[in-house]
Amino acid sequence: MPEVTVAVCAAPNTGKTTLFNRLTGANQTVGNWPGVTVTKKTGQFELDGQTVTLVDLPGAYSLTPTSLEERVARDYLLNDPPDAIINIVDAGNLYRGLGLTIQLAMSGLPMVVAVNMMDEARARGIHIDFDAFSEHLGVPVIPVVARTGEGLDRLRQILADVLQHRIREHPPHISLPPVLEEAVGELARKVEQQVPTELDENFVAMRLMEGGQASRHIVKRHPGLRDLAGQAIEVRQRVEQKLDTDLHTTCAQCRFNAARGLVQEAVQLPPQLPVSLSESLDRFLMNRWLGLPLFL
Ligand SMILES: Nc1nc2c(ncn2[C@@H]2O[C@H](COP(=O)(O)OP(=O)(O)OP(=O)(O)O)[C@@H](O)[C@H]2O)c(=O)[nH]1
Ligand SMILES: [Mg+2]
Repeated sequence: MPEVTVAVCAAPNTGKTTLFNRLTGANQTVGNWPGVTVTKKTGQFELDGQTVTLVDLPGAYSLTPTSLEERVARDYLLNDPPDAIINIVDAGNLYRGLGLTIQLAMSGLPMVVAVNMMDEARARGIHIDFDAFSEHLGVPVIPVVARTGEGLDRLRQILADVLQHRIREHPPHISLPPVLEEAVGELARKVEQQVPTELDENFVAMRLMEGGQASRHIVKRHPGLRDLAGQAIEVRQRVEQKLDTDLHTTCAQCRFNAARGLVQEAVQLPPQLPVSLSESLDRFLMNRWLGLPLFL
């Protein structure tokens, strides 16, 4: 039976393990990720005549790690990209995980987004336009309630589709300052010409500019990109000088703006919102200094 690997990758506390348990049942192995005391859970289930190995990745807000858990998730995705990703967001706290969702969608890996905890969102009168969401992200987006299993048949079906067609998704375009946009585009063209990878070339260009471990992982898999990785660091320095901001902050700001646009477009709040929720959303939407740190 053919075997494929699917990673569950999402922000902390979005229901990754609940969904993982639902999909794999008792068929699980628990250990540690190599060299660190972070729990690694893998499990298996059958889907459309193939064996899916599901990997429960530690919670992450971004692929530019600031914690051990984020580093484990980033290293796994760049070192050994899975055949597909299941990303989860919490329907009641959509923006919290969207920075990662946007980055994952930009990777070009086959992916489906499960909007979890729909039971709570419905009870609070939050309405989500899944088609708009999906159109903006360029990947299928579906509602689920991992706790009860609602929506999981559809999730399996869409995952099977995504795996079968291995469609190269259309990664979302997030707007960048022109000088960065141009630099990424130029590097991406070189990536595409030199060494086509399973990852989107713009995403690879960004990782090469980021340098450090992210760039080393890519070069390890694609040694032909070694020279370009060196050039990318010079390009980054030039861009940072022009923008007078480091690349990490600029990119986080751009993801934040994209997430804000997405929430404004796809989420409708009830007219009479409990004050606490409306305040927390407003604070996120209106105040970059409160919302931005989640995207760094
Ligand atoms: N209401 C509701 N609660 C859910 C749902 N899915 C998960 N939860 C709850 O959300 C909490 C977090 O779920 P987990 O599955 O542990 O989330 P996680 O993403 O694995 O968390 P970390 O591994 O700590 O990042 C638990 O209390 C779950 O019972 C859901 O669909 N609806
Ligand atoms: Mg978990």
